[in-house]
Amino acid sequence: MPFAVVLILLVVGSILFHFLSPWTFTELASNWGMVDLTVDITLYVTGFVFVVVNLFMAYCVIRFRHKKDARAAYEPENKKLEYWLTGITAVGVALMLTPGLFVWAKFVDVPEDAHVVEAIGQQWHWTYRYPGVDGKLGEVDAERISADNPFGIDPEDPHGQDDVIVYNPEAHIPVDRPVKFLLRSKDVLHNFTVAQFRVKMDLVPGMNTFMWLTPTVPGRFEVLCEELCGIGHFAMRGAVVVDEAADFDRWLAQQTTFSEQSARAAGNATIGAAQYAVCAACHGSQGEGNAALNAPKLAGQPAWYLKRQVMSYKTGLRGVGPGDTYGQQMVGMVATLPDEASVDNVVAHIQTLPDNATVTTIDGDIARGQKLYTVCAYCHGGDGMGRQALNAPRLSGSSDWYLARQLRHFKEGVRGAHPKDYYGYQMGLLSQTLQDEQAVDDIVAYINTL
Ligand code: HEC
Ligand code: HEC
Ligand SMILES: [Cu+2]
Repeated sequence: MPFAVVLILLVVGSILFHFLSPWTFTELASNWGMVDLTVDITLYVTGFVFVVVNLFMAYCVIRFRHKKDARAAYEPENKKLEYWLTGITAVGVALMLTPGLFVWAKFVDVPEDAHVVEAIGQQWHWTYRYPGVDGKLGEVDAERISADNPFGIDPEDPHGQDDVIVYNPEAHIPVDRPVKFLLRSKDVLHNFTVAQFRVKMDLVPGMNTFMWLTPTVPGRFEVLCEELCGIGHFAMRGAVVVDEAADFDRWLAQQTTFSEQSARAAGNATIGAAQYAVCAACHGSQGEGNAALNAPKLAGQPAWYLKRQVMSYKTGLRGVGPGDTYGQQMVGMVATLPDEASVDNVVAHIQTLPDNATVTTIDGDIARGQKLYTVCAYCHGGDGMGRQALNAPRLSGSSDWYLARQLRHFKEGVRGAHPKDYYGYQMGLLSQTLQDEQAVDDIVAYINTL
């Protein structure tokens, strides 16, 4: 009897949960209402079977419960019942599968007028490429991928010169226009998903996959990687911003083309030296850092990272978290660098500064720190030298008090708080692997030994 009650409660509870729970579909923002319908049909068919089977079981438990002297009748065959059950099951299965065939037929039939956006997945972020005015994407080759040509575009191919490259996890698309996402992975399997669009697709290394949709609602939608094995896919966040046509055109015009990027002048260290005078007041004339002023060592940190941080301060992505008083100081300081070229110059100057050893200020359990560091090594490298392809800066040889403070700030959401600070946000998710205060000191003590 208690078992029957549990079954009935299970059914009633599941139905209540379905209607009352706050976990429902996100609002649909594309043409793919068909997908929702298909999911609903499947849910109703399986839900109906779930309710009927469980209630029938409860009924049997009550109706045929143990009674003294009662004997069960043996009835192994019942043709009529079997016809019924086979028929009903066939109808149920067909109801679940047929709509999917129609959806798939539409999914593989990309509208002629769809414009193309290439989304590229790599450990652990997204980047995008748009065809330029010629409407064609240039040839790419994995062998050409390098720090200066992260998309592997063929410099000889004229179609590639005007390709618009977005080295950043945020894409824009215009509303109400069909878009075909071409999907390419640089390393492992990824999966490009925007929940509100309902369609998603795997990125397979060595293959080009695609999906299409027509966005119907302007707004900013989060991109997830739904390939969940491996250490970092969950932290591969990005966004697709659906714009009105005019806003989209304006945004696209502001982006860099491949030829513009190739032609960009390298930073000038001599000009940068003059600009660095301001920075030296806090970071030291050799970029060695100054603990009393809370300013970290900059010497030895790679140019791409320094530049991204300075640009993040300039564009309001860093130094804006709740209570980030140290970051706020930097926000004021980067105002002395008026444009991107001046940032390149000052960064070029920092590259010329000697990478002197820092003073150790933090003690901790090095053995425990080493164990904790295994996760970090995936992105920052086993030697802590950082890995540009993964956007992860150098940690070894840095001011240790600064590393510890950054880790605490990541954990508390002081750094990585801005919704567009994708790399800070990613590190914020990873900092949660350090579960207590002591772990921060232990891991920094280990980094000091690298
Ligand atoms: C008033 C003192 C001060 C001045 C002047 C200053 N900074 Fe900073 N800087 C800081 C502080 C404090 C931090 C640490 C922020 C934090 O803890 O989040 C910092 C952080 C940075 C970082 C981030 C380092 C990292 O590893 O993430 C960079 C890059 C940087 N500064 C570059 C510069 C440059 C370039 C200039 C000159 C234009 C400059 N700073 C001028 C105080 C200063
Ligand atoms: C999935 C890749 C990934 C993993 C794993 C990872 N990090 Fe990071 N980490 C990053 C990225 C990306 C940044 C740069 C954030 C930014 O641009 O603001 C970063 C930044 C940092 C910084 C700031 C450095 C500076 O100069 O400001 C510290 C400290 C840090 N990570 C420590 C760690 C530690 C310790 C671990 C292991 C618990 C770890 N990271 C694991 C990707 C990762
Ligand atoms: Cu992924």
